[in-house]
Amino acid sequence: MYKGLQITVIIPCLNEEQGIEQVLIRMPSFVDEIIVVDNNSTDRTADVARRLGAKVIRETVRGYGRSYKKGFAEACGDVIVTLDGDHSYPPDAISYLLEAFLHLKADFLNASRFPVRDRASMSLKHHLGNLVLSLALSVLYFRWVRDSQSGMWVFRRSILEHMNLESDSMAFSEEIKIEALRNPKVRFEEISILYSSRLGEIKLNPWRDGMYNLYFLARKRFGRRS
Ligand SMILES: Nc1nc2c(ncn2[C@@H]2O[C@H](COP(=O)(O)OP(=O)(O)O)[C@@H](O)[C@H]2O)c(=O)[nH]1
Ligand SMILES: [Mg+2]
Repeated sequence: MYKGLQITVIIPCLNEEQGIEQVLIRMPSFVDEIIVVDNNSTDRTADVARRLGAKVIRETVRGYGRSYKKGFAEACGDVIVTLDGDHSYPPDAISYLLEAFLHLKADFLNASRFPVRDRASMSLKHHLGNLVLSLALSVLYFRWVRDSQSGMWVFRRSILEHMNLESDSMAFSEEIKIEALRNPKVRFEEISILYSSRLGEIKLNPWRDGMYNLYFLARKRFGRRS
């Protein structure tokens, strides 16, 4: 419970036994519910997460977006906080983000990884890819978003009702931001956090996911709205 609000943290995981341990060890005690959405990991992710107090949900169909949707359906908190299971986003920043969320009266707060302080945490290729994708989103939606690909968000669970979340893939990260910022009733804000090197192996395929995310942005902007 944080200032009268029930807090649910959701973490999608695909073979993150190393990272999830560090993330859960650092989880603040005011978090009411921790949901780890496991996509048939072949390592000890689920065991480690359960041992450290998380509720583990299994999603059999692969996909980052797919896993989040499953996690959202299980969440009970007033506010949902998300992050990766690779220990690249700081669990210690959750209280700072919640403070900003309340202070800014936000409904959706995006934690931007920029400016990157730890050079080792993001390659030049990833940096450029992120910049292109964020610029594309900003131009298409007339709203400056510094980090369209961030995986750390804080939002009121109630806004999910008004969202049309279709992506099952990595494009889910930009889609949820688009759904938030194009709803006039949702106050979208963004602040910086410290991002660091992930533990374990990266699941993102930079070229495939990067190009697909760009295509997804254009399709979502100009395609038929369902
Ligand atoms: N459940 C689930 N989690 C996934 C899947 N793909 C990636 N993840 C998790 O989503 C997070 C983001 O993936 P990551 O490889 O760190 O990508 P990056 O942060 O964009 O470089 C990590 O916690 C991954 O374990 C998936 O198909 N299913
Ligand atoms: Mg990551």
